[in-house]
Amino acid sequence: MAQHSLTKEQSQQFFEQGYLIRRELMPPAITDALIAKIDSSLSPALAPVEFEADVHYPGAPSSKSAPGGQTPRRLLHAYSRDAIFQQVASHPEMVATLQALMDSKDILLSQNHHNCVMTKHPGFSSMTSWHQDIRYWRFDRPELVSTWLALGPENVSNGCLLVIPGSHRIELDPGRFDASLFLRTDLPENEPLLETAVPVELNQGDVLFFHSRTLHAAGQNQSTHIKRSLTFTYRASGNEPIPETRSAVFEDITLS
Ligand SMILES: O=C(O)CCC(=O)C(=O)O
Repeated sequence: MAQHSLTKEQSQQFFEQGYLIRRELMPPAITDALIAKIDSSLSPALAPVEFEADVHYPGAPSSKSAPGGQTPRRLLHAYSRDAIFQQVASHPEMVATLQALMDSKDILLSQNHHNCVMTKHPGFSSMTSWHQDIRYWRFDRPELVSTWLALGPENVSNGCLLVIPGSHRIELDPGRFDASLFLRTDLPENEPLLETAVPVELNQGDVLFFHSRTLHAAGQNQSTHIKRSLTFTYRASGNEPIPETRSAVFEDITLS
């Protein structure tokens, strides 16, 4: 059973801002074991892996044969990699927080979306432009929550996430996004929104919970250390993936 439930202020923060940080949610015994497991999976990079060269984001190597082209960006299918990933994904504090945020006892983990270790290596890392995760996902309702567990310091200089508070609650015309559904930073109309962005600075064990409609972005890693984060996506029972879409490829995992 969970040790803590959310305070009214925490629930309100998520409802209004579209994100919530829970500091030191994951104990060092778990995060240290995770770091060891991840590091042993990075060299050689254990499949399935997405490389920096695969993402084609700004700053990414142009191909796998270009300098830095073999730099891992995501260790995919985290949940099925090892019991330690399952322990984090189903940790009672994680599940209790998700139950409160989605107002449901029955929470499921999607194996089709964020279900990976995100790495950002010094030297060869790309930036992620402004987007809402829900843009390529297909569910009954756009009401999913993702978790982002920091496994070390995350700050602007090593490419932490940036979020636009409250963006999960605003409707934006399609014209404000580009062909890949990234928010256009060249449009004067988007400037006031972009000016409200805040960095999500985290430390080992902190967990960010963010809504699938919250606009977020991330910079390059300008530090000398690898940044590793573990991220999962969850839905409430009753918010089903649309059959035959990429949101329904692998079965969701019931956690409660
Ligand atoms: O570059 C990053 O660390 C952010 C990745 C991200 O926002 C995403 O994959 O949705």
